Amino acid sequence: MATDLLACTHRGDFPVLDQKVNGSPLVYLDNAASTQHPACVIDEIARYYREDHANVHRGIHALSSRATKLYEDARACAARFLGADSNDSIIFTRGTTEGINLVASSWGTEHLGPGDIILITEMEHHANLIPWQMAARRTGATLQYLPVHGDEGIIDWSLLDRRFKGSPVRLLAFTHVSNSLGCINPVSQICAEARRNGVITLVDAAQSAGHAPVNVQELGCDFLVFSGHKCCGPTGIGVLYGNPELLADLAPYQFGGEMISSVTYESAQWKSGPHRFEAGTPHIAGAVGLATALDYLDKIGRPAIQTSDHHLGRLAYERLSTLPGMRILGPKTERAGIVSFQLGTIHAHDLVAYADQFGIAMRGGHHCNQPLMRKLGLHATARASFYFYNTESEIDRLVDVLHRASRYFGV
Ligand code: C6P
Repeated sequence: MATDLLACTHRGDFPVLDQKVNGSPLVYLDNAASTQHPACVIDEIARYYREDHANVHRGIHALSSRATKLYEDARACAARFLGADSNDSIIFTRGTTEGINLVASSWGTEHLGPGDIILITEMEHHANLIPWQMAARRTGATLQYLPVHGDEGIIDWSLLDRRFKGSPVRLLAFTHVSNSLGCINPVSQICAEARRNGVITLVDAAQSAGHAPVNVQELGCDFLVFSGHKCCGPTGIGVLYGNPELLADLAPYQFGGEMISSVTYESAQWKSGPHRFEAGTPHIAGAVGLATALDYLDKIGRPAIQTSDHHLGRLAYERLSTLPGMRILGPKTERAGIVSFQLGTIHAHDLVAYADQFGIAMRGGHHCNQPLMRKLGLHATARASFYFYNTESEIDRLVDVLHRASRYFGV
């Protein structure tokens, strides 16, 4: 089975997985919140601090040159990872959230005004919703939502053309993979439709970049964002890809050191390229660790990781749906390795705390999708999310513990 084949080969790369929690072997099923780190990433960050650390782009001494080279090599690595034509299209951020805030702030302020429409979907994470609410408030633009239908989380993308025609939609921001529903949106088809209608696109790839091939040329998007910690990299580092033409005349949204070419007491001029969006000392070790993580994933192969994820997601859906009182969100088949569910009347927090007693790590809550949860008549769900180091037998353990929980809580 492709799934366990990857886990057999690579699970041993992740030291944190080899431990007991509450007396049972750890079953880590909280990968949509944050994935774990292979030893090569941990070692490379430690090596960087031991041997090469200094501030970047400032010093002329050897350590600063080495740190600068590593930081800029990491940018080239991220560009390769996303299939970007130029390293200058890659801006390092703190993560997905900061990347979207940057676009909403810089692009939004310059390009949006009263009468314009920002279009997003009802399944967006708060990170791809609140920045647009704020941009609308600042600029006088209107924020509109593409509706999500039913527990399966279907969006009728075929209506997009009609939605665009004759209406002043300026930007469409949407997630590639929903962190609550586990559905996969057809990004290249959506971006092609948007481009035909002169609409700028932003793709939230937080749940996809480390899980499937993501190539910005093939997707045809204008902006794309992801977080390092959701793809085996460190927290506090992420990537914003921007179409070079759009980035060229975008103003920075933070100001200070690193991003200027010249300053007087009266005014300042910005550097060109991505550096003008990276004010202050960047997360150098984060970028170094991220590059190691991205290379590691591409050595395994993202198509193989995608196959494994989809297999585990489908299998979990099938097995969980045999439990009495089970309600699962998202599509039955074409799904990523994210399975959110409500078991009887058990509150998600209680269920997740119960599973933790058996060493199973899941997430319970609204997953930063409050409006979607409300629409579906839910406060919260429990969520199991998989990565290539998970196994089928871990799904068996999850199902076994959920059966026990049903008995314990009287479902
Ligand atoms: N979701 C989860 O589902 P940051 O925190 O900036 O690294 O990522 C934000 C974010 C944006 N978009 C999507 C689709 C996401 O899933 C997330 C993060 C986590 O558990 C935390 S709520």
